[in-house]
Amino acid sequence: MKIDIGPVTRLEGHLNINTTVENNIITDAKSMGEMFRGFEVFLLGRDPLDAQQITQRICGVCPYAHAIASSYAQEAAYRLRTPPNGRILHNLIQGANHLYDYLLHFYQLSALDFIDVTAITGYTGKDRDLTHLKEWVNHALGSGDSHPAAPFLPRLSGTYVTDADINITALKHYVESLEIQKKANRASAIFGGRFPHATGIFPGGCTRPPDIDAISSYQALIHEVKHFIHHKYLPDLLAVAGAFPEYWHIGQSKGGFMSYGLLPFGPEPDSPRLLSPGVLIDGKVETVKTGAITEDVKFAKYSSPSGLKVTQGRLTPAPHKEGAYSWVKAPRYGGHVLEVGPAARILVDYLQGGNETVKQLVDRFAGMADIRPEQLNSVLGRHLCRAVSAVVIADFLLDQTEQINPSAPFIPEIKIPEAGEGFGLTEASRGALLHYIRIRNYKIDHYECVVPTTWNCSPRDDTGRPGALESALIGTRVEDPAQQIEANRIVHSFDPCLACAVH
Ligand code: NFE
Repeated sequence: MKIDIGPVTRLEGHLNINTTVENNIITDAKSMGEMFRGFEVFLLGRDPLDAQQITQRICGVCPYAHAIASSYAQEAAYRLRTPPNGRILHNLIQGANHLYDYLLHFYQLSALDFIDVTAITGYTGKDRDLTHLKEWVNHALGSGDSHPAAPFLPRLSGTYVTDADINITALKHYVESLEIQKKANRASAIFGGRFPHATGIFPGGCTRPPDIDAISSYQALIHEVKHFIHHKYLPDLLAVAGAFPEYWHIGQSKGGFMSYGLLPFGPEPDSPRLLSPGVLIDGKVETVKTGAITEDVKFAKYSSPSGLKVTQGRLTPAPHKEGAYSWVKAPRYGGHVLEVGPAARILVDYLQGGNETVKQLVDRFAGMADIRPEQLNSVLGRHLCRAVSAVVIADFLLDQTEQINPSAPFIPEIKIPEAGEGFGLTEASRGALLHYIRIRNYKIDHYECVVPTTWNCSPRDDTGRPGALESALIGTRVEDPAQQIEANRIVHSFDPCLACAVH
């Protein structure tokens, strides 16, 4: 039986998932990106310094990650010497955006897969937010309208958390988290400019001086976000995990993992990062080699050649190409299928003995769940790894604010060369993000983005192997083949952004 479960909601962009279900088991899955965009085409011929502005428009959720990847790529192409303050400001902007994004993903995009929003109808307290929510849901349940109370209802059939306290507490935090997300974005905006598309980010630094007022405002906001992470986000996540322990084993991808490493300690291109980079294939972590990345298009809607390296990338749309089922390309690493994102980021760091707090948290939570760290590529593992990332990022950002020298330079003089090229590698919230720029005659001659959701939601490659999300869906048992709440939970655990994936 073939069933489309798309358009999948509570994610960014246009994703359809085509499943084949036999005896309640998903025996095949196709991840279909349903939109063409073409940023790499219209960047050609532009001033290179436009790139970190234009590529932010790829996405309204992770724009800063694109600006930072583009800035790193340009720093390499211009051979810029980035001042320490410049790198710190990049980190402060990008890191706060991660915190915003993890909260958005957990509460608004995923929590209601598990939390029973109808539990609010039994609420008898006096909290204003919850009373409002109760009226909203009560009205919706009685209205008979098929889309009565978005974003809360309708919902898929399945089992939800039964404990009223867990449900009500998480719903309260669902509402509160919106204010906290705003604070994280305000923190980024202090140095980068207003969310979502910051005008202040440049190669090597930012346009806003890091004076004492700006630093202390940033610190105050991040302290509030950190408090929410420790006292609300982590406990809510663990409560969900306690109610659905089977999801430590559901939704496991069947390839390797890659992280480019997140948040450099210093200004140099090869500075160690808060979370270390690496590729994990067959149990071994290796150094990332950008030359090993290729993009297949046999099943993607492009007529340009398949299997090209990043430096050769081409993009000729072919909407009616036979056999093609997605606008997302299929990136591979030396031919390997890779999962990127929070689980990859944490696992690659953990297995290299990187961050001490990561090690402690992973050991603690893996012990509680009775899983091996290698099993973090599950629905709950991905959620947990976002929370672990949030904990270490918040501390790192506060520490970085102490490293700023307010009287030192915060942006270098930028001189665009006649010719040059550079890679920019960072971790967006959703995973490994690469930008490549080549400059000829002072203009952009070639620009390529290989984006987290392009890896995770990739279609088959030329040899027919499914992408990470497709492989995570195949083999899953679904109670109700028409609705497939289990598949939706798997998709959401990857936090796909199709706007980014097709760029
Ligand atoms: Ni549009 Fe993005 C992130 C990037 S995902 S959200 O995080 O890059 O592919």
